Order: sequence, then C-alpha cells, then structure tokens
Amino acid sequence: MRTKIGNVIFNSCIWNASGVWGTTVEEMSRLTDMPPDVCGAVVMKSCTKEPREGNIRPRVFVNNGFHHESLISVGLANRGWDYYIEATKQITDRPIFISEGGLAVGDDLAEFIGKVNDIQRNDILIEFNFSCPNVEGHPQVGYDYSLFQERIDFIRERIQKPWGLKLPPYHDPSQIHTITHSFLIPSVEKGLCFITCCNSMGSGMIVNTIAKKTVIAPNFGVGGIGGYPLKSIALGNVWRFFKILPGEISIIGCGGVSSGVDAMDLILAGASAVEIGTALYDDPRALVKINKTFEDLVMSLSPNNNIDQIRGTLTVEKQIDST
Ligand code: RRO
Repeated sequence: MRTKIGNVIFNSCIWNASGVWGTTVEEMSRLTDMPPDVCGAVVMKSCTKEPREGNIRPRVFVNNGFHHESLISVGLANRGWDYYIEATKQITDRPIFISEGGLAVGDDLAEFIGKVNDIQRNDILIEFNFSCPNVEGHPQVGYDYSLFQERIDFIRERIQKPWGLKLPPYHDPSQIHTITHSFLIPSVEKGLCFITCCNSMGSGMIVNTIAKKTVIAPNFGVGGIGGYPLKSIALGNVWRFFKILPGEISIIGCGGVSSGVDAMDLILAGASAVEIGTALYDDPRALVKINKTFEDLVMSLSPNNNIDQIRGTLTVEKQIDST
C-alpha cells in the first residue's frame, strides 16, 4: 500500500523499526530480500560518528508468547556513520532512513549533516533520534526542552535532506503541545517532514521470577520496553499528534505492531506509515503476513485501496446518558 512522506514515495507503508535488521549490511539484506511493496523502506540502526560496542550482554530480551514484548538495552551499538552512509549504495530499490543516534554535537553533528546532504539521492530521509533510553549519562533529548531546542535549531539550519525526529512516548498532553508548537511547527519550513512515534518506553524492566533475576544485564536490568505493552501509548501519541500537527508533517507510527490489524489501528489514528520492531526480531519475514492482512483490511475499508482515505478517520466513542 503506497504512501508518501515529504516528497518521497514508498511502495509499502510498512517497514522495519530502527535497530531491528538495520545494524549491518547483512541484516539489511534480509529486509531487501522482500520486495519494496512488502518492506517499503529500510531504516538503519541509529549511529554515532565512531563505531560503538554498546552495552554488556545479554541486552535484548524478546518474549514471543501470546503477545510480543521486548526489553532492550543495546546502548547504541553501531558501525559508525560512514558505514551507514556507504551502505546506502547497496540499497537502491527503495527509500532509506539514516538514523543519527543523538550523541553527536557541534562539529561532529555538522559533519554528519554535511555527509548526508552530499548523498546524491532524493529518496534518503534522515531520522534524528531524540529518544534513545539506554545510554547512561545521556538523557533522552525528547524529554529535555532546552536540549531539544538547542539540537533542533542546530539541525534545521544545516540539513538539506527530508528529515524527522524519533520521539519518545509522551504521557502528558502538555508535552505533545509544547513539542508541536515550540519545535515541530517552526521546523516545517526547514524541511521537517515526519516524526516517528514512538521509541521504546525507557525505565522498563522484565523479571524472571523463578530465577529471581532481571532478564537483561545493562543498567541494573532496566531498559526500553517494546512490543504489545507499548501499543496503547503509541496509539495515543499518534492520535494526539495527528490532531494538532500541520499536514506537512507525517507521522510514522511505531509500537506494538504484530499484525495487519495493529498496523491499521495506527493508520486510523493518523499514521502515514508503520514501523515494526519487536515482532520482527526473530524473523523479518513476519512482514510478509502482516503486510498481506493489512492490504486485505485496506481493501475492505477503502474502495480505492488508498490509505490516505483511511488515515486519521477514527471516530471517538459517543457520550451515553446514564439512567
Ligand atoms: O541502542 C539502543 O539501546 C536503543 C536505541 Br539507540 C533506541 O533508540 N531505542 C531503543 O530502545 N534502544
């Protein structure tokens, strides 16, 4: 099902979330093994200037029980941004998101932006990650308004590619209002064209009761929660943002999608595209089935097979009079 973000056209509105099958070229080839009308884009792992080993292991826990859930604290392990910029040469059949991890400042951040500006393709989008919850000593930018302001000011004066922000889950409407009015709307004229909503929910934990242990090792066993527990928050965030964002800013919904119905729920709440993380962890080809059931749903909801007619069309439950 086609979609558009900025001026970039995607043959499917569903693809991977950053960090899942996007850290190495070999991993990305598992995504590009599927046609662009199944996996509409490739989102690369959030990157830093230099390669990073990331956090101690085990740092990923995925529970594929009745619901998919995950606890992840990779700690921004990546190959360094030159690797990802070079890797864009190997994926030419669909759009690519290069994701900047949020640690670079000053000359380094300017260097990254200069390098991505120089890529001679118009289907490359840059995602600035404002929400990694797992690097100790680096608060999530998305929760710190002065850092947010400083960083977005720096980016928008330099970036020439279509760009957007990966945001953390928000829990109070005032946060969504402030971010929209203070930072997002003023950036539209500088090319901001999407937000990804949302990253994993930081400060989460899963416990192995019998073993009396946490399931991951870094940061005292605390990390980002993904999968089903995130779905409701992602939906609420997408819906609230959709209500107040101008049309130039698309929303990429992310959080707890493991079926075509989950994907459709995010589209109904206002997303233009959907990313999948936890449910792809074991097998990226889960996208094939999710995409198929999603397409069947679109066909039953839109006579023209067009998600633009469905996006954001949720209605709110009516008040009933109690007797
Ligand atoms: O690397 C990570 O631990 C990580 C990142 Br950068 C992120 O944005 N979100 C997440 O859950 N984990």
